[in-house]
Amino acid sequence: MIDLNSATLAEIPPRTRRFTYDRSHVRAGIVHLSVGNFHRAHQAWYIDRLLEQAGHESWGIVGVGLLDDANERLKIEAFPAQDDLYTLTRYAPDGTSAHQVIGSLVDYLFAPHDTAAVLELMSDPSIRIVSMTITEGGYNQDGRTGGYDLSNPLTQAELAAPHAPKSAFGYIVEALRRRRDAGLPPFTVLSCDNLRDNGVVAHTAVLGHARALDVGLADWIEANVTFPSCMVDRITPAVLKPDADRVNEECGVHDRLPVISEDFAQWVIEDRFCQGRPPLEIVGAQLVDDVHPYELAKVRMLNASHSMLAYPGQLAGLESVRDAVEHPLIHKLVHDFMTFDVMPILSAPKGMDLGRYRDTILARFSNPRVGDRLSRITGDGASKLPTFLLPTLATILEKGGETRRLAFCIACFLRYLGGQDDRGEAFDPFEPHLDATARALGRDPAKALVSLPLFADVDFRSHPALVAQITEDVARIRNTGTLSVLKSLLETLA
Ligand code: CS2
Repeated sequence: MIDLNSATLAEIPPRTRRFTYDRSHVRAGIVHLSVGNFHRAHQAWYIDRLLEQAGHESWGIVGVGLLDDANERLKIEAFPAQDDLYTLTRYAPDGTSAHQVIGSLVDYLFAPHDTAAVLELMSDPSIRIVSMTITEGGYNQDGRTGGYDLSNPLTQAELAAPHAPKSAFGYIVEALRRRRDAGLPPFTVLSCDNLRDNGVVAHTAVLGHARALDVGLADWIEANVTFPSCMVDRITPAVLKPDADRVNEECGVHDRLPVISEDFAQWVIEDRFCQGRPPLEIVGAQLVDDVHPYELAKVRMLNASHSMLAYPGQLAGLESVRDAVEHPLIHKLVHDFMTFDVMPILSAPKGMDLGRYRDTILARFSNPRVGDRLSRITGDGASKLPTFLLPTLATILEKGGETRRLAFCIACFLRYLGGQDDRGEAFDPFEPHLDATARALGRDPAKALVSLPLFADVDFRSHPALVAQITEDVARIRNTGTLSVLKSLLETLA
């Protein structure tokens, strides 16, 4: 099979669509921090579609890798070897697929090796947007106050040596300082993570970092930089070796880092860009004044349902999102969770039918070919639960309503922290923000619920009955298995 790069493009079989624009004319206008699969399936796909229309060549993307880990090491080799090209395979719910080569990523820099080059690029006025997908847990938020955590050792090191940044915020603040000092305009900071008010969270982080360094710079950023919020959506699974082999076969080209996604995509963006923006509305993105209701619906319906099915699913020994959502008990849990727990307290975006939105989500989870694994969804629950699930619980506690489905999911999460499923099989929960002591609290729910920062936004101390319910669920899951607890829960609620 031929290797993917600029020289072999013409040899790729026609079933894999190639971009038709002249890539040598595309220039960078966007720097994207952390080039994960989601970015490559979502934002880079939108920009690729835009480049297909003449006149937008100044909106190419340069990807920047921030973390020095095994995953990034693959990119350091693969991206240059492939001239930053990659294939995207999109699967529709009816099982059909579409393959294409994406050309919108025009360069890749690995920040730990190329700090100077990254800062130079970010300080160049041709870069008008710095976007990022650094995960929900990447914003260095203080679990208790929601503010920027200045006590984080990495942040402390960056503040002591601002010219040698390491994090997204260190880079952004240093690049903005250089631009201000050179009398240049700033750039828009665009968070593309699944956080409620992601623009506000990014603003808090950048300003928190800047203020600790230089109050004048912080004031300049406050006055000149915009931080639009946006809602991003496209299910993008992790691609393991067998998945990569399969899509490479389907595409007819050898890509070291192919991307897989569903065919559905949505991007709703607040129209506040301080240095202009690509006309993304012509390629299907929605530019709106207030992204809030869209974000809320996405995070509390789709992401929350993902968590709702993934913890019980993984404990029950299931592997994929499809396996879980097609299990009748789990299907009912998730369906009823959206219908009775979330939808009544959600203000839907204008014109959006939440019942239809729910049904589309369930159909997307059942996609027969995307192959999204439960372990991707359960991972980093400590960062996800506070955004996806716990605000719904807090609202129900305030307004009154049924809490048992949420209690069950929290019990499953606590049980999952122990790293053993119902069959006794061990797994390694990916929880980068929980140390061994915190994980061990999974066995002591009453203590975990009042002491782990991830639960801080729910007043468990004032709700002893709820704590007792979760404690009992954890014990019953351990003794009788997840699905038997779920079965009796659904019978009680019927
Ligand atoms: C998932 C998301 O990580 C998760 O838990 O819910 O990655 C989800 O697949 C995307 O937000 C879909 O847009």
